Amino acid sequence: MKALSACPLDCYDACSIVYSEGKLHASKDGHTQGFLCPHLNHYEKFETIITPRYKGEAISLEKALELLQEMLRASEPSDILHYRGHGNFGLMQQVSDHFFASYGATLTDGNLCDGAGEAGIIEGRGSNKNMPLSEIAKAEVIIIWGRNPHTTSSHLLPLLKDKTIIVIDPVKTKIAKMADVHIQIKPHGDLELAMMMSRFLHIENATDELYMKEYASGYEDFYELTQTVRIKATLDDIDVTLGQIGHILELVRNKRVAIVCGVGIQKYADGADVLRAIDAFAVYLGLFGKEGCGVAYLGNSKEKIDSPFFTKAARISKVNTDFSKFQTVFIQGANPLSQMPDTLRVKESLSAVKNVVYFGLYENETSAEADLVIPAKSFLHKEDIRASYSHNALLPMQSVAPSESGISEYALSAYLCTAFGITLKSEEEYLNHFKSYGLQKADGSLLVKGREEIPYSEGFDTDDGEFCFLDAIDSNKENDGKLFLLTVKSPHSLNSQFKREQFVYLHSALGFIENETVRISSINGELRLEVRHNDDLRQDCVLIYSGTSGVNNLTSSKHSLDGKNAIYQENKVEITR
Ligand SMILES: Nc1nc2c(c(=O)[nH]1)N[C@H]1C(S)=C(S)[C@@H](COP(=O)(O)OP(=O)(O)OC[C@H]3O[C@@H](n4cnc5c(=O)[nH]c(N)nc54)[C@H](O)[C@@H]3O)O[C@H]1N2
Ligand SMILES: Nc1nc2c(c(=O)[nH]1)N[C@H]1C(S)=C(S)[C@@H](COP(=O)(O)OP(=O)(O)OC[C@H]3O[C@@H](n4cnc5c(=O)[nH]c(N)nc54)[C@H](O)[C@@H]3O)O[C@H]1N2
Ligand code: SF4
Ligand SMILES: [Mo]
Repeated sequence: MKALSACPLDCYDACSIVYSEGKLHASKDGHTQGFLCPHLNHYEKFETIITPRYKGEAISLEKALELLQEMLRASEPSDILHYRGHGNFGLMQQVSDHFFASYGATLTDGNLCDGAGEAGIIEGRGSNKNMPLSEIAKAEVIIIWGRNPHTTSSHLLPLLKDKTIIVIDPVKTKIAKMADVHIQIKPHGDLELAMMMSRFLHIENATDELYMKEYASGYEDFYELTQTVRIKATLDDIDVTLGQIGHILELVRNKRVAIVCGVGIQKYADGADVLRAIDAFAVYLGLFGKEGCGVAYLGNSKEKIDSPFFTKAARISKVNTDFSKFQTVFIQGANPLSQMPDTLRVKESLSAVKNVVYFGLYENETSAEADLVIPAKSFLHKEDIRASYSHNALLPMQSVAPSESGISEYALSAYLCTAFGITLKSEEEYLNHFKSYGLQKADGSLLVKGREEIPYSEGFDTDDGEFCFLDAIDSNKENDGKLFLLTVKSPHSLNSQFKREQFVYLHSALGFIENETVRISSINGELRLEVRHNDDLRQDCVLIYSGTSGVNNLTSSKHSLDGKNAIYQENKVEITR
């Protein structure tokens, strides 16, 4: 049997997959370019949960569903929380929102991922439309700003060939080592760097003034704001030289430039301002609305796709969720005990909940603490469809084979809707609803209808159609001698799925010995990890990958100033033996 599907993971690339002769293969066409990454190459080797359980005892799926129903009946709707993560990026995953919202339960808002950056982008441009891969391919110069493509978006790599590459990253990543210029910036120095680069463009008369007069007339005021950044002191502070800035400006002048940003630059309280300042630099260069030019981030993957589900509900933030306010918490496609910030707080709050239900694929910290564990079916055994935050394809995900164990999100929601008298359409109707947003290309693949290949060609989506510059910055950074925590994506795991690491990476000059166990602490908590040396790091940084058990003991559950996002790199840390 041959089936067409797509990788379900929360990843920029959203690869197309062909399943034949019992194996997953990469699609040779389009953005997937004939290869997958290690997660999908080894997907079927990772052990999934097969048997449901209640208070540690194995039970049948039927019994699990009955227990779930009883828990819900025994709680007031307002005492029920539905907490859903992005373990699977399929659009049908939201079907459970429909049940819980219709029932009157509380859902979440806030964001653990890209929300701060997105808020800054929306403030500037009025929307978060992405520069697709197909346009990045046409650029002459690519600035990779806080993104690690060898690990998190490997399908970008073939597009970088023969282009001028500039990397801005506190780590000498693989792409940094291959780049024409690498600025090994001090973490959290990006806002200042972007402001200074805009200022120098203005001083050198290298801005696109005609463009700005039409689409960004506040540019003079923004220039004044850039003048508030003290050059010498700031350069010293962020560890960048005038020569490096000059070199970048020389390379981007009169070129088609794509600025490819990741989430690394916005895991701070002022993360929104960072993306907005980078956008402003792009506006100064006139990069929006032109072929092969623009800023790529995590675009809105649901742009131009309306949800068919009822989702109006009371909501509380995913960043600092007070679980203890609820009697029943239903966790789907997420591992909050590892991935939410401030794990000690999460543990305490979740342990006060009477019924914790975990609906997922793998065993982890959250399944271990749950009262009721319900195994999900993997994407290979259910129908879904997905979009991407980095390109415009719409990708149906066919079931490749039936499976005995687990239950799909649709089947679980259908069971609950029937039990509680809530209307739900057939699975096919929802899938067709999503498919109807696809425009078929000559090769049979689908693109989301109505998305612009070159976004913002006719100005911005703000009220007056013009780019809205930052008008103030809050540059309150302490120089306290503590170390920066970089908590980034690992090549071996997808956050807490697959093969997780359990090390702290440090520059050898810090004096800690390979394999010794050290204590890493912040104002929120601590953990102990074995040391691995990595001289690709700066000496003022500590790197602990996302998915490392306990890393979020160190992080804060405060929100970013805009965008209701987690701020995983705001806390600094200390290391002791
Ligand atoms: N293999 C793998 N792939 C993944 C994931 C995974 O866990 N593993 N997760 C997926 C998810 S959920 C997401 S959101 C994406 C995210 O993918 P990316 O956007 O690539 O995210 P990160 O790895 O968090 O950070 C990227 C880079 O930012 C740099 N960085 C950190 N702090 C700063 C800073 O202050 N300034 C600058 N200039 N750079 C900084 C880091 O050193 C790192 O190289 O990846 C997706 N893909
Ligand atoms: N320290 C630190 N913390 C971070 C980050 C960081 O960089 N550093 N990154 C943050 C970011 S960007 C993100 S996006 C979040 C991610 O945080 P989470 O959304 O919690 O993601 P995962 O750790 O990937 O856990 C996803 C879970 O989904 C389940 N799952 C997989 N497929 C399915 C399915 O088809 N159905 C169901 N029901 N379940 C499924 C798996 O069992 C898995 O445990 O983590 C955030 N936390
Ligand atoms: S690169 Fe991303 S989308 Fe492609 S197979 Fe790997 S995780 Fe999935
Ligand atoms: Mo993410």
